[in-house]
Order: sequence, then C-alpha cells, then structure tokens
Amino acid sequence: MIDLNLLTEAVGDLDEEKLLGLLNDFVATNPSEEEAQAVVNACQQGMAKVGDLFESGEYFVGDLIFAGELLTQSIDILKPVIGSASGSKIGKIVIGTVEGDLHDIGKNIFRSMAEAAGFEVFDLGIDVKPSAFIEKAREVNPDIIGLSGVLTLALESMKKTVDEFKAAGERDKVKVIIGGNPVTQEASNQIGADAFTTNAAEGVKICQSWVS
Ligand code: B12
Repeated sequence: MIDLNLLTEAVGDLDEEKLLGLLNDFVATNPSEEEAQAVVNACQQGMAKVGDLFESGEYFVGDLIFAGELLTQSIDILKPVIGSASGSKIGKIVIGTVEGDLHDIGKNIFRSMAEAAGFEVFDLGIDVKPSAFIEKAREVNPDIIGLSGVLTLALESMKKTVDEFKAAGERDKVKVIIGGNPVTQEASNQIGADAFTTNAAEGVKICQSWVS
C-alpha cells in the first residue's frame, strides 16, 4: 500500500515528480475503491497544507494555481480506480460550484465518485448563479442538488441558492447537500441544506441513502 503521509507531503511540497510517481505506482497495483478513497483524502490533506502555506505567505497565487493543476492531474490518474458505474442509473444529481467561487477540484472529485456509484450527474461548472441551478432542476427533475464551495463567501451563495429554490417553489422537490472545506453542521442549518460533508465518499453515501 502507498505511504499516505508521503503522498500528503508530496502535494504540500508541490513535488510533481514524486506525486505522480507515487500515484502511477499505486494505480498499477490494482487497488480497491476504499484504498483509492484513502489516497484522495491524503491528497485533500496535502491541499490543506498548500492553503496554510499560502495563508502564512510562503506560497503565492501562482503556487495555488500549480497546486490546482497538480491535483486535477492526480485525480485523472486515480479515476480508473475510484470506481465505475455498472447497470442502470440510481438517481439524478445537479451539481455546481456556487456563485462567486471558482474552485472546482473537490466538486469534480465528488462528481467522479457519484458517477461511479451510478448517479447521473449534471455538472453546471463554477460560479453558478442560483437561477441556473433552478433552471436545470426544472429541466431534469433531479433527486439531489449538490452545492460546492471552498471560499467563506460560498456559504452566503449557498444560502442564497437554497432561498431562491424556496421562493421558486422548488425546494421541497429535492434534497440539498453542500460540500467543501468551510461547510459545518451550523452552516448547513443556516443555509437550510439537508446534509453537509467535507468528504466526497461520505457525500456519495448520503446521496445513496436518499435514493435507496
Ligand atoms: C487550489 C486552490 C485554488 C485554485 C483552485 C483551482 C481549482 N480548479 O479549483 C485557484 C488558484 C484558482 C484558487 C484561487 C483562489 N483562492 Co484558493 N485555494 C486552493 C486550495 C489550496 C485547495 C482547494 C482544493 O482544491 N482543495 C482540495 C479539495 C479536494 O478539497 P475540497 O474542495 O474541500 O473538496 C472535498 C470535499 O470538501 C468534498 N466536496 C467538495 N465539493 C463538494 C460538493 C458536494 C455536493 C459534496 C457532496 C462534496 C463536496 O469532496 C472533496 C473530496 O473529498 C485552498 C486551500 C484549502 N484549504 O482548501 C485555497 C483556498 C480555498 N483559496 C483561498 C483564496 C483566498 C483564493 C483566492 C482569493 C486567491 C487570490 N488572491 O486570488 C482565489 C479565489 C478565486 C475564486 N473567486 O474562487 C483561501 C480561501 C479563504 C477563505 N476563507 O475564503 C484558501 C482556503 C487558501 C487559504 N488558506 O488562504 N485557489
């Protein structure tokens, strides 16, 4: 099994060669889905280190951009072992990163895992306005709306989105799950979501429980 601490360190240090080497070796061992999820978590912890180093002034915006590219590349390598969907679809999810937030790595990881679990996922991308979520919901009748965001201000956009669903008479037709680094139980209550998570695999389990 891959050394998860080494992996977290490689992400935090932005050591591309080491990181991609570790991941390619890992994928070649034909790992289980659980092992792949542990690897995603280790990468996520590495990104938290990148965030801390940015906050303390050691890393700059260029480093954040590079970290983003590095993690996107890492997830591409991991995709074949994260799981694959078989058979019919178990439910529909509309997801997007909320208005004002451009971070999409976490959303993309959740999307891959949800698709692997058999969900049909409609991904609206980044900086998604509440009206765009509502429009898509009316078009495809999803079971679940997934709101992603990592900026503190994303919490306000999530609340605005849920409020607009209520005003449009669409809120009771869907379950709402929010995800991303700043979400908490308290934030979830204020936003009016049905669930929250900072872990994509857990998010998928919650969604599965809603459609089973
Ligand atoms: C990479 C990065 C960037 C990249 C993003 C690239 C991309 N394509 O996403 C770029 C360079 C674009 C960027 C820009 C900025 N960033 Co930035 N960024 C980060 C960093 C280092 C990592 C984020 C990340 O990808 N984490 C890894 C993923 C895997 O974790 P995650 O998002 O939490 O996702 C997991 C779960 O939460 C869950 N999940 C996520 N979404 C969803 C949705 C659903 C439905 C479910 C169920 C689950 C789920 O699944 C994932 C896997 O388990 C963070 C540091 C941090 N601690 O997060 C800062 C951070 C978020 N950025 C920050 C800042 C300040 C900025 C900028 C303002 C910088 C600037 N001066 O320009 C801009 C803002 C741009 C904007 N308007 O959004 C701050 C935010 C501070 C705050 N409190 O709001 C942070 C926290 C860094 C810091 N410590 O200061 N950033």
